[in-house]
Amino acid sequence: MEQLGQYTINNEKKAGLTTNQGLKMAEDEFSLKAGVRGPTLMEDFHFREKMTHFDHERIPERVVHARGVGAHGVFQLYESLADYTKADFLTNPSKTTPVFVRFSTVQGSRGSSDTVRDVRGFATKFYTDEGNFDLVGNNMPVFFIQDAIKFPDFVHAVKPEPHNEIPQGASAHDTFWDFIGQNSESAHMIMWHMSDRAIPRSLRMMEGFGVHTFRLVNADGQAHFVKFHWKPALGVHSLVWDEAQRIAGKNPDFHRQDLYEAIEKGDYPEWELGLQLIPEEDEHSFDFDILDPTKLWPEEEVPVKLVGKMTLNRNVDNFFAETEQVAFHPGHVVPGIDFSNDPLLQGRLFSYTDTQLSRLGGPNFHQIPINQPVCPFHNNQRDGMHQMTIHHGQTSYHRNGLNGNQPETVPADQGGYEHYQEKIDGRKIRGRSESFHDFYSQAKLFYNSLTSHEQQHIKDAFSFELGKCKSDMVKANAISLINHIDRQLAEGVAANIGAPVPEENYEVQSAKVSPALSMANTINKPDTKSVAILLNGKPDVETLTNWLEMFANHKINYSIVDQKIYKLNQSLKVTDTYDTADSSLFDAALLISNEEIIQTPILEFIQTTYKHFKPLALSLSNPNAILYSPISLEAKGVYNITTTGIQSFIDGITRGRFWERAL
Ligand code: HDE
Repeated sequence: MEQLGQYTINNEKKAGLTTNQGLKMAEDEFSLKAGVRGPTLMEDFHFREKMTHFDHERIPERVVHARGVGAHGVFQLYESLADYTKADFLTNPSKTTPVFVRFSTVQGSRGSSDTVRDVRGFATKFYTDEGNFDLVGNNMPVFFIQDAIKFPDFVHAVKPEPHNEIPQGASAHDTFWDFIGQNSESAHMIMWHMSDRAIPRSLRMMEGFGVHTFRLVNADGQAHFVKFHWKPALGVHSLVWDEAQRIAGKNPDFHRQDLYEAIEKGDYPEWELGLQLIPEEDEHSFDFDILDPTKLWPEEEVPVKLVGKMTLNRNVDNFFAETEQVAFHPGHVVPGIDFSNDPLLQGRLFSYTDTQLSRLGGPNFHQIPINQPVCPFHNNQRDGMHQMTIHHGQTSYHRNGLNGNQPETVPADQGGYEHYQEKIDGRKIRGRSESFHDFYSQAKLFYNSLTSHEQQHIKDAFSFELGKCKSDMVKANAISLINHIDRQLAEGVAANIGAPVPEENYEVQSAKVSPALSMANTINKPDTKSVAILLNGKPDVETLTNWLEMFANHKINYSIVDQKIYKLNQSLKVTDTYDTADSSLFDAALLISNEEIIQTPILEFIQTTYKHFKPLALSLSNPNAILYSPISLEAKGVYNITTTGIQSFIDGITRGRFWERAL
């Protein structure tokens, strides 16, 4: 984004090292002392300035979503949506809107691992010509609670426990499950949280959801309720739990690095923006309340209209200045986009600006380059910590005569924001709407819509998480909750964790399914997947080169792994060793062995590849070398490429995982 250019400083181009006052310094390695072996002097202004700045380098991390990664990109609209909204960036397909996206986990601190079981934040700032529009979403379409006033309680429960700050980057602990057991409204979200959606393969392979119902308003003042979606071009894919835990140790930056490297290589991640639209008059036509953030709108009932494409095409220059300082807020809207009365959204409209005041140190955080709109911004707000603007003139108040009442408000027909004039009629009350009381139907809808392996993973996840809890009461309450969703699931988990099953079966009766909710129905492509090429003995370099060409033609990435790093020929290099590489960091493995015996680390590598349901190709001079491993040469997704050929393996990589192996 050009706007950032004026703030960019490149050390290489500067003449010399100076203090912050511009004083050139002749020495930066030794403090000023009374004798070379004597004490440091107070007089050393350079030491004090340098150290003071260092002492204050850290700012408070986000109270939630502390760990994140960001990138720049563009949004391109397909065709005008003027029927629905007057937002300029959604009506003018000739415009390209710059965006900045930050992905995050929720629970862990800034230094926690990427692949933990968690919701992922998916926050997008559109720098439109009418001001910034922030779509601050998640990779799951619903949320744990219905009312914002519960958010501090929910977050206190999921965060590391206050007495010992354990666990980090995990929800498998008593306070989280205590909260879930006491708050039945979380039933739907907990099914998503226990599903494979909570362990994405890549940030580039996640859906995004605005979660809340918003409003689009057109130039005639007509409104539609809307839900926002991001659909990834590469499809929606996940890790398996054992793999995710392993990666958390092997490469805690797995997602961050994957995003960074894809963008550096020019494999730009893409998402289509989708809208689900409901005309105002149909607000009450559904078997759920469209204002309830624990409900999704099944895509089969309310289709997703794909309206544009977002491409992330540039990494940040500086993590702190951009990714850490970016400040999102669901209340950053533009004309043509308005809110609904979703009580979770309403509370968020307060929280996000408020949190920046302590995180970014005052009310001028909008002046930080990454947060500045690309259109002019101008009002009578003045002063405050870190004020960067020099405001000219005598007046700084609205309705002034001395300056012709400048800056003047702008009428709605010339682009001024006007709130949608919704008619409200109600009593002032602290309470929950009756229409928000069905906690279980959509939890069941989600479960019903999954394949058997996806359901099995949910059962495994519940068993893991509750198995880590210590309190019998907490476990029993959680099983009671599951007993309202699916009896068999409750029985299965209860048996695994040694908890009682309630006598009565309260399973909600619904056979409804929504195929769009299963990841089995997603797009499968070979693009940007990665293969570990494992060498055991010297390979035939010519054949290997041909295979590598085939991989490159399918945009498949690869690393060649051997005991040591060395050159196979002029252009071909072993880049990883059995120490630095791990099967969990790849989507597939190809073993080329010309030895009688396969070394233990290599055997372990192919066994975990197999165990994680990934495609595995073998080119073995001695087929008996894997005789005593659990790998079956007849199993799906295992290729003896000397007979099946490399293309069969590429087809396997395209397909992804071979869940049949679990049966
Ligand atoms: Fe947030 N949330 N949230 N949240 N949220 C924050 O804002 C909050 C909710 C989401 O990359 C905080 O700047 C409340 C839903 C993302 O910088 C804070 C409630 C959804 C991010 C905050 C919610 C989100 C945040 C912490 C319940 C999905 C990271 C730091 C009413 C639709 C943005 C900050 C980034 C961050 C409050 C619930 C998404 C404290 C009060 C639902 C992606 O303001």
